[in-house]
Amino acid sequence: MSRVTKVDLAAIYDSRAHPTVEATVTLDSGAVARAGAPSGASTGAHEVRAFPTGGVPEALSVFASQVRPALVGVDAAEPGAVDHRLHEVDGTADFGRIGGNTATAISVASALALGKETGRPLWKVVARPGVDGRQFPAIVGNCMNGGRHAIGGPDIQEFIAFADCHRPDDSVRAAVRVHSVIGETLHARSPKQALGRGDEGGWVAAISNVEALEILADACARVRDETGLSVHPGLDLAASEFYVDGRYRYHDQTLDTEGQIAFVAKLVDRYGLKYVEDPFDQEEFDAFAELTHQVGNQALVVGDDLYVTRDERLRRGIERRSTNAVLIKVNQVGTLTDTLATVDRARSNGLATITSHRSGEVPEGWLAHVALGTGARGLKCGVLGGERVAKLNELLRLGRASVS
Ligand code: 2PG
Ligand code: MG
Repeated sequence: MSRVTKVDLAAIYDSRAHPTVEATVTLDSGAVARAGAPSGASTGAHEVRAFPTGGVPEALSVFASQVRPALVGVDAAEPGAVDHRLHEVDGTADFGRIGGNTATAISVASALALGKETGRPLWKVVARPGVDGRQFPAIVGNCMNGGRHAIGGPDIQEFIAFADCHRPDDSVRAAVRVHSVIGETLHARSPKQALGRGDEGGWVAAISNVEALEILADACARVRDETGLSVHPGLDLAASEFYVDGRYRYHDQTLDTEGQIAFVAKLVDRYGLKYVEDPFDQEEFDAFAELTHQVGNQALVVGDDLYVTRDERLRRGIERRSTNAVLIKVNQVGTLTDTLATVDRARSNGLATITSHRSGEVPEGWLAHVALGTGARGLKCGVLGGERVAKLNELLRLGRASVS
């Protein structure tokens, strides 16, 4: 039987040393699994709330008094049952009472426990119709950090290696190599200057957006020449973070929406970008649509803060043809069931999905399973740092399992 007999929630720290929670779920078969929840810094305005107003301490006390008693006895094998109960206990539209991170940790731990009980890896538990586990995601690897993830770097949040190979070992190798070539380049450029790393393990240097892009594009070209692998530059602009009073305010320029569309389209052309995430503010559905119209055949135009993994926001984006891809983060919406509903809507409307980490992560690998099981076009999980490498290594294991 798959009934929940025990659930625990405990305080742990994420990779930024901020407090978060991990859940341990036991089923009456004896299967036990544990999962931790990550946290963002450049959070979208429409995400669920990671914690109640009192933070982790309040999350733990609400869990003990309300969540735990409601979960014991729920059948984890019944699709959505645990997640449905979490919504019932919470009773708000944004997990404001129990906290989205509590929901995420419990939802993922329950699915992992069910997998253990039934002898299935997590990717099979979440597998969408038609996914056979043989199509691996590209690696979306953050190589240079700026914005909210770095002090003293460029305004653009992430300079990305989009490594798009058939086999995970090739994609991971290409992304890792781009990261290290960039490190060598930055060091050679200013040998006496300190070189830092940001929240997601990408390099941080006091350079402009355009300088960073040039270094990224050169590094990708060099790695393509060296290895013959398909690796191309990409960006997460996280533009809501520097959109103030209707203008995109960079350190060296201020653009209105038309100007921002033209600027980003020019970057796509000039640098051969294959991946552009959140190039506009989270309410600019029509600006996204215009950019997708202009460059959507060359690059993935990805909505993160735009959709926050919420089905109702994705529906608006589909109606307006805002993007050709959607970022998927479990804790933006709180549960695996909600996440999979958004994935299904994207897939049935021909949008690519990119399964993503948060900037504050836990050193666990379950995200790689979510990517594989949902047929994701990309796994965005960074390149460097134990909490990022845990996901890359899990994808490598899944790659090996698929050929053995
Ligand atoms: C993003 C994420 C992850 P955060 O904007 O895509 O890279 O950042 O977790 O801070 O929202
Ligand atoms: Mg983003």
